[in-house]
Amino acid sequence: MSKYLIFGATGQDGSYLTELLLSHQFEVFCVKRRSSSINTMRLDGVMNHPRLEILHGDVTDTASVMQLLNRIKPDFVINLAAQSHVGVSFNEPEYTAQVDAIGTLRILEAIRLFNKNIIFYQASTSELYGGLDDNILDENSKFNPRSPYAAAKLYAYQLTKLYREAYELKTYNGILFNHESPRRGENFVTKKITMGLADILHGKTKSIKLGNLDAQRDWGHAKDYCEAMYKMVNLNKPGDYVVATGECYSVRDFLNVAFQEIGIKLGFVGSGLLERAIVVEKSHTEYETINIKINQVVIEINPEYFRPLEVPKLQGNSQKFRDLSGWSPKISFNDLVVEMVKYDIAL
Ligand code: NAP
Ligand code: G4F
Repeated sequence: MSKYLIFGATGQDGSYLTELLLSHQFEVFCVKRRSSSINTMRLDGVMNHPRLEILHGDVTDTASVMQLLNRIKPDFVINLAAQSHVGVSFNEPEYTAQVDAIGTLRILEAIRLFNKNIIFYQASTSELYGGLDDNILDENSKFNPRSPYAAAKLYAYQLTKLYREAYELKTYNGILFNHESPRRGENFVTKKITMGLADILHGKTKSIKLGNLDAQRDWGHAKDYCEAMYKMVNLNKPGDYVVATGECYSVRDFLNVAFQEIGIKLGFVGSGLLERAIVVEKSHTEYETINIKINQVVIEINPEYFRPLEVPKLQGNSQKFRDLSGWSPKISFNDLVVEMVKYDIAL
């Protein structure tokens, strides 16, 4: 029975991947970092599974990484551990580099020293591209990192490739475009919108404060992307692979679909920092919108959420991976938004 060791198992992707691997009968070793509060909520559904073990560890600590590999003797090592927020990386650049860049180096070195047959997955990202033009991005597109996060991830990407070429390690870079779910971290734009919408519906707040509404992303569902990770590390063809839906929507599009689900039509008025979205129409749905009034301002712009450099547009082409693996996303953009809205309202 193959053993999977997952760094970053308590995050959005880690939790879906753990569930998927357990359903395939593997042994799964989830690394959780020490925290003063509970950080395993996303794993609640599988916590007592007989083939799951939760272990303490931290990718900023070489000894911790070495001990984990030595003790578990895994067949697969999946590195999802990261300070994964692009905006935060401008305020915590050194910490981001320690986790996202040097953390990956620590794992690769441990694999090189302990067992070169281990299959390694690195969580690479579409942020590497910078998204300054309209090009649809694939494995041959040029990298242009525009944040400390992207720069750290580029280092990790290059090392993952380098250890494959220099030491013949079986390494994979999954260059994944944005993927979301009800388990998405609360400070990413999609989750901020669906949680904010639920608060507005329940009368807890009047509006959501956001940054750049023009940003465009190729948004997929984290469940589909974890299926892609699993297929990738079982390809028997180490390499660098883009995973994307191929479709692109703006933050404004996300807002429109989310509010439409509760029967609210938005109108965008003003421009720049003074832009806002107001309620222009209400129609009947299963949701009671008594707390929401016509002309109410529900979206406001707050400069705090702009970044020193923006990544305007990311749209991917994952044909190479699709042809090799047979993977394609099953959940549409609309279904993703609706699932997140319903989840946060129910919560
Ligand atoms: P996430 O929810 O932020 O999860 C990150 C995980 O890393 C959490 O389990 C976190 O632990 C853990 N972690 C942070 N610092 C650590 C450290 N020093 N040692 C060990 N673990 C540490 O991110 P995600 O959305 O699931 O994404 C997974 C990976 O894919 C990340 O590397 C991210 O950069 C990358 N990625 C994500 C996307 C996306 O759209 N979601 C796209 C491309 C690439 P805590 O729970 O304790 O915080
Ligand atoms: O949801 P976001 O913070 O995700 P971002 O920056 O695209 O990064 C995510 O996807 C990457 C893959 O491309 C991952 F590597 C990374 O780990 C992370 O998972 O922001 C999306 C867009 C940005 O352009 C941002 O400027 O939404 C814009 N935005 C507008 N208002 C906002 C907000 N972003 C956040 N977080 N909060 C806002 O209020």
